[in-house]
Amino acid sequence: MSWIGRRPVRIVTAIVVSGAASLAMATVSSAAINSHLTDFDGDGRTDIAFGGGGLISVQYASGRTQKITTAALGTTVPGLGMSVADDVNGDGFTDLAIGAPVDQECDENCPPVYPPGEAFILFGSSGGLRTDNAVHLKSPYPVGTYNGSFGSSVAILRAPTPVLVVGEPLAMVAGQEMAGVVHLYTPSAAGAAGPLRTITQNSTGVPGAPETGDMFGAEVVASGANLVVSVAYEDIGTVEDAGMLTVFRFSAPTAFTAWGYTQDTAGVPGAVETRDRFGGHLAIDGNLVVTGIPDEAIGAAWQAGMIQPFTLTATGAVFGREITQNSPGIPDTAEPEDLFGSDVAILRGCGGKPAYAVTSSETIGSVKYAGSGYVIPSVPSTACPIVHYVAGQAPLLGTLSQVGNPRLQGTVRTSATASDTLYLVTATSSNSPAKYYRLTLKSPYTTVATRTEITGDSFVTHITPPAP
Ligand SMILES: [Ca+2]
Ligand SMILES: [Ca+2]
Ligand SMILES: [Ca+2]
Ligand SMILES: [Ca+2]
Repeated sequence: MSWIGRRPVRIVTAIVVSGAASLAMATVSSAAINSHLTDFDGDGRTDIAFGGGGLISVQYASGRTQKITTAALGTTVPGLGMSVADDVNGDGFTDLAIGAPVDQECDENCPPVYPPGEAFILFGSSGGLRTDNAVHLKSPYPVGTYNGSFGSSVAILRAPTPVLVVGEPLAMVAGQEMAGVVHLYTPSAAGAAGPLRTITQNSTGVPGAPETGDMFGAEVVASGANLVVSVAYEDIGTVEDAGMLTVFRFSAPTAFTAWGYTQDTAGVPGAVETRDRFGGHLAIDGNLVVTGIPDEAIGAAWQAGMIQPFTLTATGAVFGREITQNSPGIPDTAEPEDLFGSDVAILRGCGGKPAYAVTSSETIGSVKYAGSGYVIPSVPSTACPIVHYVAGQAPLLGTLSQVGNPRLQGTVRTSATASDTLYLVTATSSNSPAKYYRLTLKSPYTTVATRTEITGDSFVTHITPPAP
């Protein structure tokens, strides 16, 4: 996407991170990995929520499957999008928050007025997720504005009290189109009355300023009292779409301290460059965050991509070493349009230490943008190796057939201490109807545990990540 005619903007406030000059991957490996399980029916066993195809499919450990549709929620939005799970009402059953943005792009048969995007909270129970008492949230802005993007991102703050965060990245702020906002809601029926607070780059204490096309809030992740908001289209000085991210630490449901980080901030590796879109993709677990920056140029290789881990602290964030395809031990090399970091996840890997799951759009042989995947342990070893996944090659095998494989679906936590399960999707050789393999991989992620054929557009699905 591009925004023609954007205004030059002021330099974003740089936050100095002291003592961050010699950060190694070991710095972030000490980050806590949370032990929460996603357990909607409270039977002590992990349940999995898959998103995609316009609905959420919940697979309970008991063997039951539940399809959550827009009809079940009494809404007319076209489909259900990203979701996040946590126990927001403290009753011991994991609850599910779902965003349902409305795509406002159309070429013909465009409706006169778009319906606004929505968001929902479904509460867990002994019978699983309930749809009859779901909290139903809408943008506080008038219909006909940019509120179709409401629900593009969702996150749950747990401290000091549970708060649902809903991103509306195309919202107008102070006359600036697509500047973006995030709304904070009480995650109970009371939230339906409206947000506790709306945060923008115009809010006191928030670094930066609202400008056209910033898309503040396109991605949000939260853990404990910390919220991380992407501003991937932030201009830094005259450098267009260099990107920044904002770290919030909440002291009350509507009170926070915020820090802004760009690649010009002291302690942050790399350099601010045009269209890096730093901070664009986010994953969180405990106090560990990783951002995928697929548009980062590595030397002369434009859009080669990188990932950047960092650890949240009481005073902002401490950045570790960046990881690219040119980093020591990482298979392959950084080349134009690799888009390494196009999707990221954090998993508890070998020995309880974090690992990063990463996908790219790597060209494989003569197949342009075929894609590849990685598991990169924070502390690689012989027992916990870096693994590179390429369709047609071990351990994935299968067929290298078309654009987009393998794709990252997410990770599932099945125990408070065991390594997480990684879910990838690769294309099969059947293109009509589209068919894919859903692959599960378990620590040390060097072999495929199960391979299930799925049909349709499910390859774009995600798995609700473990509650951070
Ligand atoms: Ca369960
Ligand atoms: Ca609950
Ligand atoms: Ca801005
Ligand atoms: Ca490459």
